[in-house]
Amino acid sequence: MQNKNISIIGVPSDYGQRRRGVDMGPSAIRYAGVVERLEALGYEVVDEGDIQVKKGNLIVEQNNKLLNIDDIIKISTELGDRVENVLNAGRFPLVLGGDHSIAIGTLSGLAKHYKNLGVIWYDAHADLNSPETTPSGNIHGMPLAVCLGIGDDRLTQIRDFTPKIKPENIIIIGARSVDPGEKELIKKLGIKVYSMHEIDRLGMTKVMEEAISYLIQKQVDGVHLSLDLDALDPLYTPGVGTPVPGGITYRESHLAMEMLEEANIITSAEFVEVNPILDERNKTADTAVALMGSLFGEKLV
Ligand code: Z70
Ligand code: MN
Ligand code: MN
Ligand code: MN
Repeated sequence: MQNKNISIIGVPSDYGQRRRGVDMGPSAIRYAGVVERLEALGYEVVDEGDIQVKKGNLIVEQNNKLLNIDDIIKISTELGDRVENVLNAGRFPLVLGGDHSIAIGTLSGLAKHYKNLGVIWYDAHADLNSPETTPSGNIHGMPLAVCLGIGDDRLTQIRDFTPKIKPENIIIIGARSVDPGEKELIKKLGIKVYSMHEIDRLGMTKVMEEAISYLIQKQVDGVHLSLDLDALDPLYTPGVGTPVPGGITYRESHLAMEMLEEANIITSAEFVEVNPILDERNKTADTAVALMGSLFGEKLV
């Protein structure tokens, strides 16, 4: 990574879904040694701590199509401000979740700075639902759609501009649980997806080579990595709210991170959906930190 100055922002939010505990993700990732790991690689790391998330405010009612929207707006807006400040200080934003709804906030900060931002969405899911298509009402299934300007105005207009990203600048990697409405949107907008099928057929090396040259071809001015730990097989990351079998392996994920590092294109990252309550001895947070090691240039020999 060219930028040697990293600012860590924790976002202890579990408002985007219904399984409690993912609000402890930032703590679990810190406990797994994120700061020490990156410092050992020669980075100057500032842990800015967590943004304030009010606890005990949860709505869990069944028929709500935008669960906890008010809290999510508040958290996203604050996170967006914080991420923009980090960029304006010339630093690399590393955001720790929290469930994936926090990406709405991260992107709302990044997109003020980068006018042609690329996004790599490493996830078992497409997170392209809207109130019309959501099977759950959980906003962590919507952040990518929201950033494209699709969904409730209160979400798409966070920090007073929309859309945050262009459909042709997005690459989804690892998808294997995609809802019917999401599939339609992928077709309609022509979003580039490397599902588990393509990863199996092409191999991770080819997938990452293609993904990297695709984004370079789009002349992006920055690339954000939004990494949902459920992209990996639950064997390696059991501590996630929505484990889906048949996922990306530990080794393939390291390879993907190493190739992103070699290509030197990543300008921000977030690691989300670590739920220590569902985990096995902090395995998922350990995996997250190990992947950060590769993303930031750790070498095997
Ligand atoms: C489903 C929904 C989702 C993450 C699960 C699941 C979405 N498509 N996202 N875990 N990170 O409810 O919208
Ligand atoms: Mn700026
Ligand atoms: Mn996700
Ligand atoms: Mn997911």
